Amino acid sequence: MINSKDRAGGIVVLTGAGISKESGLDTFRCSEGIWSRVNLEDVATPEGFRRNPDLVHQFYNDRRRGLLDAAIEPNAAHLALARLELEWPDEVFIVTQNIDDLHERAGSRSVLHMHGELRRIRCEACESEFAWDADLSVDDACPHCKRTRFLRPHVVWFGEMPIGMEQIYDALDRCALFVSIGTSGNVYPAAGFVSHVRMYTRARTVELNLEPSTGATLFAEATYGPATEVVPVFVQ
Ligand code: BJW
Repeated sequence: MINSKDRAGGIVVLTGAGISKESGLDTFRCSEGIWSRVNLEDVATPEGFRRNPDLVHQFYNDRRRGLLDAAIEPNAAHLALARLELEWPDEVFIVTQNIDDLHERAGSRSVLHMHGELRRIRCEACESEFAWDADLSVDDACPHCKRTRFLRPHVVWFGEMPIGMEQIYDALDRCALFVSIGTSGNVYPAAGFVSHVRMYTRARTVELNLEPSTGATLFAEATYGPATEVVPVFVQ
């Protein structure tokens, strides 16, 4: 449970694919997860995009259409975090590895998408960024510089620098509570946040996940179960 001491300095909540699983979106590394169906080197690296942009566009177009399906909604875990922010505005900072927008749809405002956003694209030629809900193809022209073949999903692939790292480490350095929700702890730098917090702060560190993550022993506290059950109980 969160207590009033946790507010001093702020609360950083790291979320991963597990928080959106019960909304109907797939995780990556579970037995029937995304990486069991596609080769990550093909669809989630800059080299894969250069080799076969059509395949990468198809992968993200399918996921974008899936996210925009009317059946996909924020779940009780997203809603609980939004309520927490309403109760303690300015204290709650969600750093999500997810490219979905379910935190925003739940009402959270202080959200940083460190691995990008599915409903945005950017141009590698002029670096402009755009909201984009349609399918994307190599033939689409950049709305700003009008060049074709330079538009790409606004996501962070392996080998690329995640977004907002300075802001994230600044928040981690000041926080009084670090909560990690629904992430397997396999992908850096996010997987290293708990060690960073332990090394540089006296913050409480809490893992909420379906099962122990790769870095589970690094957390001082943990509760295991579906996010829709454990998150509302933790933040109430
Ligand atoms: C539930 C649940 C329920 C299920 N309720 N829970 C060697 C050592 C160290 C690092 C490296 C290394 N070699 C290369 C690296 C760096 C590399 C990396 O980490 N590789 C590892 C695989 C080893 N990282 C990078 O390249 C990153 N960039 C980088 O490091 O830049 C340099 C840098 C240096 C210094 C400082 C800063 C930066 C970029 C990583 C980009 C990741 N991109 C992806 C895909 C793009 C977006 C997309 O298509 O969606 O992001 S990969 C994929 O994994 C996606 C996710 O955001 C990310 C994390 O996955 P997540 O969220 O943890 O999902 P799962 O499926 O793994 O886990 C789900 C969890 O939920 C499980 O635990 C379940 O149990 C649980 N769960 N149902 C609660 N109902």
